[in-house]
Amino acid sequence: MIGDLFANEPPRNLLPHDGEVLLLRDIMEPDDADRTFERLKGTIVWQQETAKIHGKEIPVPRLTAWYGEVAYRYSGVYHPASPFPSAVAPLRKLAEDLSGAELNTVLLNYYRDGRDSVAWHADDEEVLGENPVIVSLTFGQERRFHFRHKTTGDRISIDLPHNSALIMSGATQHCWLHQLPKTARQVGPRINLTFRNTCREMR
Ligand SMILES: O=C(O)CCC(=O)C(=O)O
Ligand SMILES: [Mn+2]
Repeated sequence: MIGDLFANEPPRNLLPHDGEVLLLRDIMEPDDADRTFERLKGTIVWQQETAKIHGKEIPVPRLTAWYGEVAYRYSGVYHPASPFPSAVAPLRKLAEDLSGAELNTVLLNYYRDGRDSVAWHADDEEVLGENPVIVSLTFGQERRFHFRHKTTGDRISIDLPHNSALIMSGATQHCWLHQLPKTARQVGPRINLTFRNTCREMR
């Protein structure tokens, strides 16, 4: 699939060392990508999660949803197994075809405007295994994404366009943090899906 889509311009690794990050553009027909954005926006049951910061429950600056074939716990919240909705199932298939990896869980993020963001973190939970493949799809507003190396402090910025996939693999989660910062620019909404493979049930 990657070979067909990107025969003229094979994606290159955007990290200088300690991991692999590939950006694939135009992963589906433009009309399908626009429809996918609208369908996700309108049909996903978006949740406002909170995070405990200095003992206080603070709303996270984005809306989220989670689906997967196995139960999953993140940020202290237990998510029972819950089937992929019809708007997400074909995207899971696409993410698996693009990466060649099996992907049994997905976290969705809805960034309503430039005030929404995700803070520095790595997707390095034990249940994702050593050197996980994470396929991150973007629909809607293009936003800037940052990597920061955990020991050298090296930084990489990548603009994530509508209708794209960012594939993170190898030592990426072990060696690098990533974030999607707020922006003061007037920007529209963006929907992101990060597909992962979760190893086992956690209770
Ligand atoms: O929105 C993005 O591009 C990244 C989201 C992310 O890093 C995550 O959900 O773990
Ligand atoms: Mn992440």
